[in-house]
Amino acid sequence: MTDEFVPGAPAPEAPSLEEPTTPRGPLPPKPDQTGPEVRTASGALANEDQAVNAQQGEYLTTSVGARLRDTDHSLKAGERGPTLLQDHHLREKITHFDHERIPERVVHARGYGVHGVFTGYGTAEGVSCAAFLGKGVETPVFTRFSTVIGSRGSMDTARDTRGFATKFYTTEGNFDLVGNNIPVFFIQDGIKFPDVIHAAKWHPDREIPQAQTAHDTFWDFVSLHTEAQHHTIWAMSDRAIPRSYRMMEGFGIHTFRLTNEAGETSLAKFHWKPKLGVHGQTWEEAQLTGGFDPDYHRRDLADAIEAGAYPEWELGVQVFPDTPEQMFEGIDLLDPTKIVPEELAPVQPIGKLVLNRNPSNYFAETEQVAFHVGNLVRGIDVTDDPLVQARLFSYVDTQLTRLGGPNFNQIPINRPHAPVNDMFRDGFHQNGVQRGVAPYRPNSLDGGCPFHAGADANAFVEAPVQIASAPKTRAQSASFDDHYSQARMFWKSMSPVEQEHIVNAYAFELGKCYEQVIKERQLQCLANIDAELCAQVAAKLGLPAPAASESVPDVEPSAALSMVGQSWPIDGRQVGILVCADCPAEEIAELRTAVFEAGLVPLLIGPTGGMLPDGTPLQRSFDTARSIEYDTVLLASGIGAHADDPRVSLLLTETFRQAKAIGAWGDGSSALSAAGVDASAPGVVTGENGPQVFTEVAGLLAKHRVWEREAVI
Ligand code: HDE
Repeated sequence: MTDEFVPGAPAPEAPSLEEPTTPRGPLPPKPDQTGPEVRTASGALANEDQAVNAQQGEYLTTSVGARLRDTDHSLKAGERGPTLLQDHHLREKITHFDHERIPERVVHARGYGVHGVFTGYGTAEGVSCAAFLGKGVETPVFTRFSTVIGSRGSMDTARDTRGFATKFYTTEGNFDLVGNNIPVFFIQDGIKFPDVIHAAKWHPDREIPQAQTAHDTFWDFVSLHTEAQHHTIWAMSDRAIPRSYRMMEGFGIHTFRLTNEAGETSLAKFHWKPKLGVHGQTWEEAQLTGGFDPDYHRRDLADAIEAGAYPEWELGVQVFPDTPEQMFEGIDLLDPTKIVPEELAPVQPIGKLVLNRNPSNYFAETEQVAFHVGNLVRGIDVTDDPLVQARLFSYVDTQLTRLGGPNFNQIPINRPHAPVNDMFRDGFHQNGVQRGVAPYRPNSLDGGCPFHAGADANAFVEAPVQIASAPKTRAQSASFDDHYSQARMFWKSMSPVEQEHIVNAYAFELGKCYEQVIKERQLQCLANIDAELCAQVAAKLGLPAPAASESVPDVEPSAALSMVGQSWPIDGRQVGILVCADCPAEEIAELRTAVFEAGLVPLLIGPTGGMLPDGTPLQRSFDTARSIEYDTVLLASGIGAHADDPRVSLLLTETFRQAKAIGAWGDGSSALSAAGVDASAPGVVTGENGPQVFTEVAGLLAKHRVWEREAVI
């Protein structure tokens, strides 16, 4: 990052004041942007610049290349006359516009995808022969993060589970790891997916509320359907209001079956571990953000990538022996409502993901990317988890409607980087121009091609696991029956501040329910999880706390589940610096350099937009700045002149409530007292000069928030 740079400029070059009139070709994308590698519909590398897929030439044309002299006036019978039906350009333009939208995803509609690269460590070679896991093997990827419930235009910061889906374009075909940021799911059998989603989405009569679970149908379902209780307590934690997509863990949830070169199998669960740690917003902050910056998470990710603060994750696996019972330490590995605590099976790193390019076109890439849990490569297979089994059907099926036909894997973002010879033909939007006369097997007319891949040709082979002989049944294993012990483990593993947030979240969500019986039924579930949790939520709801109705085994807490208590890198964090014309220019310049050098983004906030007297541009004004945007706020010496401005006080009181570090030096401290902010409270740093205060604040940022301050609010 240079000290001139602030991410977010819309175009690669500064625009002119006047409308440009000299014909020129399309501008290149911004340096942080890229499209998918140019592949043909059948996976061959086209070896061409990505610009070949972008708009061409300096003149406006029809969709088939005829140059146009005017697109601002329709063809009319006279200047004041009716429009003529023969205006083919008008008709083409409006017709295309009318069909610009495709159905949004039925779940995970709102999301943001970016490009990156995955590098294998080679450490998985003992358990999986997948080529992309080999030591030093680099594989291009596209990762899409999402919320689950909200519509495409909903806010990023709703309390919700987040999707974390990665498409690896491996040399052996695409592998999709379609996971979430919560390691367990609401249901144990995919047949109930429509039920949980119907319950969680809006009420069908009024189509409210949008993008949230704080309503009757959701709590009606999860309190009756108690296998959802483990997922639900995670969703009430700060995991469900992430500070950033860059600060989320990811989980494949299901147990997968891995096979090594020798054909030996093991069971495994996938984990993504973020380099920046796992952090949340506060609830108030998440709600404010929804109004002030509904695109907060996608902006944060795009800006970080543009600034060169590339987010990183390690991919890890928990590995278990592939026994006929498919159990580990009494935990049923086929039950997607259970985790295996990391203390029992450590997460072993097998590779690194770096996200380093923003897409150059949201629709073409993020909206049209089609993930599928059945996109597997040799060495990685599914298990009989009844949730993943249903998913294997759903992901192809949904694309037929969403992407308009069976050829969705030919859309550029979905094209594999491995040769395709699938014998599929025709269908809407066929992009391939296949040759030959024999798309069937066996054939002799096309020379017998395509051939089955033998063991020597790296074919995908389903692990030949034994299926126990059993009657056909609509039932599930008794080992799926424990719905509470791991919810209790999660609660017990939380720090006091995390527990307080969970209590508040239940109280908010249930408090928003209309029906008393639904609150009472959910309190009964909480009583089975933990009496203290239940008592605290019941007190806030003004209802009696019931006694447990089930005897639930006690469990050891798992330290790995808590988000609090460690220090993490702070790359890409946003530093809001309140400045004005009275601030010494040299000190501000020195401070900005220190912030940039630490890998953070300094944003200067002035009383108005414009510049400081020395020409330093201001990125925000008192009118546009709001606490949610900054991980910390600094008050420069000189800002005392504006100490009484109510906008400054609002910024400071919110920042204080959100348990963020605040720094001040010189007369900057006077703004603290004017706002009623206690300068001696934890996390409020006062000092001699900007760089010195910033150094101390950066130390606090590494712990994300000054949680001890929550107690004194
Ligand atoms: Fe999905 N899910 N899902 N899901 N899911 C979809 O596929 C479905 C489940 C997840 O960024 C849909 O292309 C069923 C678990 C993510 O494009 C759809 C069941 C997990 C995404 C679908 C599940 C997920 C989806 C909607 C129960 C975590 C977004 C659009 C058997 C491991 C992918 C689409 C993206 C998307 C069905 C359960 C994660 C309808 C039937 C468990 C991250 O096919």
